[in-house]
Amino acid sequence: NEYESYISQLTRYSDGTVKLRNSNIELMDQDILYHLALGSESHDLIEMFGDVKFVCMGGTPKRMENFAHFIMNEIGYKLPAGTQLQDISAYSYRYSMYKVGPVLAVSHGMGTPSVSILMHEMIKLMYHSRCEDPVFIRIGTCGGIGIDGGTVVITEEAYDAQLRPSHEFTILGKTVHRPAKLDKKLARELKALSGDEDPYDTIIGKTLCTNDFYEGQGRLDGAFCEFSEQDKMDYLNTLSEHGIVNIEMESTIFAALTHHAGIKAAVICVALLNRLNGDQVNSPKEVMHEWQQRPQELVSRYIKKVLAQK
Ligand code: R2B
Ligand code: URA
Repeated sequence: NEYESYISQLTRYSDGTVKLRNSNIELMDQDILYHLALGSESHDLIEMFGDVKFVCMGGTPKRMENFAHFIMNEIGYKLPAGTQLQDISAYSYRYSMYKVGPVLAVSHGMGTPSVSILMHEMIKLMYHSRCEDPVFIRIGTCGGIGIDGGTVVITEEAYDAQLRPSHEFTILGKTVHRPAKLDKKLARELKALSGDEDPYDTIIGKTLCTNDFYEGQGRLDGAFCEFSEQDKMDYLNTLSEHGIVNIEMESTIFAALTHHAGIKAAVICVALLNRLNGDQVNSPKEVMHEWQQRPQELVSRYIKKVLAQK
């Protein structure tokens, strides 16, 4: 449609490389990606990252390191002899980043501010590196609404805590909304890669994004709680009536900034619990570890499929 082709013109050169919607950047002598411990003059970003096709992000450094090792094995990527997988952003002491051929695995921390900072720098990294048509995928965890722990959710649309399908920014003191749109086709493509043989469900549904884990997600077990259990259940049931199947803390910012940049993106989270049954995350560690492999498995199938088409 017209809007999409307008966005595409704004955000893409004809060869598919990422165009920045900020003319200030090209006028600068150098651009320091401070929180990644990288810079456009200090590093040869084209050489380091020019071949990146898949940017996979998740909350914790450890999970993303595990994912990097996992995907290396899955795509049969060999590191240069005598080298080991290294955290490229180690000296930022903020985020971790691992590169496995065309795949980047990056930790994004918890919540909107952390993801927002990372997204600005990752989008600029794509631009400086002249990456062609990169796809961004968030691999996360969430609370389910009416779904069992271990269920994988592919986000169809992300909603803020007031059930608006956008992310609210405050820029120069003014409120700005940007649509929290994800690529519906990519979501369906991912769903199609979930197998009937998988011993768990993979579903597509709407995701609620909040600014807190406790009061912000209607939990009774925070340091404070000034609503009743009935209020909580009414809220969760309202969400469910709106088609919301899970709650997490990054989907709207992730969707809004990728969409604003014209970057194809998806959010895949595994539910750690069913919030209709409780608030505490209390499944055994080993069980939760296995659950967290599930979105990774799906992303791996997708990456292998795309690479096989090349
Ligand atoms: C899911 O898990 C984290 C909170 O425990 C948060 O980053 C999220 O979205
Ligand atoms: N992450 C969240 O944001 N909420 C949950 O309930 C579980 C994981």
